[in-house]
Amino acid sequence: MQRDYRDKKIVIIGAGSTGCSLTQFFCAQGAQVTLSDNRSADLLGHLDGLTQIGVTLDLGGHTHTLFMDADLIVVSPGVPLDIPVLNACRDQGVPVMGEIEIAWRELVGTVIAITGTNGKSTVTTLIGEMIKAWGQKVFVGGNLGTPLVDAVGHDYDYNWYVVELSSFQLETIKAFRPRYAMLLNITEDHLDRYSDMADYQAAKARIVENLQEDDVAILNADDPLVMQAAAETRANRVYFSSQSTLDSGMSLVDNKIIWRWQDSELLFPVDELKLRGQHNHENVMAAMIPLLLEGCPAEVAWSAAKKFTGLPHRMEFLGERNGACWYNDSKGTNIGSVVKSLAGMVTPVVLLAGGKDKQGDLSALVEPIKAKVSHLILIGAAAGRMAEAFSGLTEIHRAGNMREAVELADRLSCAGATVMLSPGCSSFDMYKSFEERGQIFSREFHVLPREFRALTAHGECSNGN
Ligand code: UMA
Ligand code: ADP
Repeated sequence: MQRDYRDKKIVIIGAGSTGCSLTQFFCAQGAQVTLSDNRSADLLGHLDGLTQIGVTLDLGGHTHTLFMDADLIVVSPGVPLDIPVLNACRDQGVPVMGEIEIAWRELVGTVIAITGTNGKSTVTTLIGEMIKAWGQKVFVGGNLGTPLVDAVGHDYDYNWYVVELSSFQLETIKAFRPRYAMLLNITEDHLDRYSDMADYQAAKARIVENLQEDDVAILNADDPLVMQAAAETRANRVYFSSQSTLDSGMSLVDNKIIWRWQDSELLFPVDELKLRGQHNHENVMAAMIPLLLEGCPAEVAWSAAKKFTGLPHRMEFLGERNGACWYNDSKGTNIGSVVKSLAGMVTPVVLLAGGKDKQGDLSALVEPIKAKVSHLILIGAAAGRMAEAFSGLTEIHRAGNMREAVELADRLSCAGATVMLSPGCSSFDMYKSFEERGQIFSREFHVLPREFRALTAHGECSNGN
């Protein structure tokens, strides 16, 4: 399925990790590459060297003439498809594609694609661990961090590609057809990019769009939006559920995962897992399905699941201080994920939230905050809207930066409490990424001064509830 890009004029839009990987890919193919970004050179700062290998840089904006003259435009996922220069390209018939489609056309091997509002990275990484434990060569990446195009053009010759896909990446697929397509859940997210939930759901649904009868759609039977999104798929459907016992598929019943397939039944006790919380048990169920269908011995897959301790920035335990347990859940970037994270927490919870506002409905957090949160400390651009939405439910505080937020949390938390950063927002108003936000939270926790420790140790437990 490889394409000949030799001497083709390719404009790549976005000089982040996707754009830089695409640049390398197309240069290696002998194309004439232009890398365009609306940020200026001094803000980007890592592009020296590209001009020496013949790449044209178009920085501080997108030059229309360069785009109109191109054979192909390739967009990074964070670039909205309706910006003026892309609209003009479509009007002029200049083809516009995304990185996933470009990469997928080159891959030989079995592709497992994972999407959903929450749990993607956990499931993607876990599937990768299971395949490695099975002794096979696997690429693990996509929205998780390593662009899929990095898997192409090297000598590794993978048997498997496990690819996390965001709705942004799915927007630009054309023929993309994985062997396994997974839809974990659909709850509100990214409403700053989509006009409404239906628009967001439609982007997620594209993961099953090109599947054929011999492909497999792995679906969350408990999620009505997932079921609706996959209603028309031609693929075989395999379900997982934590709410009911399925005759066929994966179910969570009485602390056991039950796999029923054809005439066999296997049981896996979830107490053996290090991953905690029902949502993580759903993640494990989903991850096991392609492995078992492909003939991986159940004990190999389960043993990898048992060893898996989770990813940094997802309910990552940082330590205990004055009897309060601190967690970094910086990847809790939408309201649904904060609800799940709070569900598993010991009360009272001091919750640090806020960040770049995705304009979502905050009401799903009202009951959990009432029930569990003693103090809500808000940072970032969404702080005002959150303060208004949660007014009267708990004690609300504002902090100007992470240090202030952490010091405040330390003063307000008592022995037996949980302190958790689970922002419910993306990080881009104050940080480069959720990783940077989580690292700064962790650093501020670890450098908390001794005086605060003494103050809290002798002070009253301040509990707003
Ligand atoms: N840009 C323009 N013009 C525009 C808009 C943006 O030039 O109109 C430029 C920006 O100035 C910036 C560049 O585009 O320099 C950034 O491109 P990008 O946002 O696509 O970022 P990448 O570094 O390529 O990272 C992307 C994903 N980012 C987004 O989808 C926002 C990464 O997911 C992913 O890991 C990476 O590709 C590899 O596949 C991050 C993410 O936040 C983790 N994803 C969202 C999420 O998980 O919720 C979807
Ligand atoms: P994603 O890659 O989709 O953002 P992650 O695996 O990184 O998902 O998890 C991010 C956050 O989402 C976690 O901290 C947790 O609070 C929540 N989460 C994880 N799995 C699920 C799930 N299956 N359902 C709902 N929320 C989840």
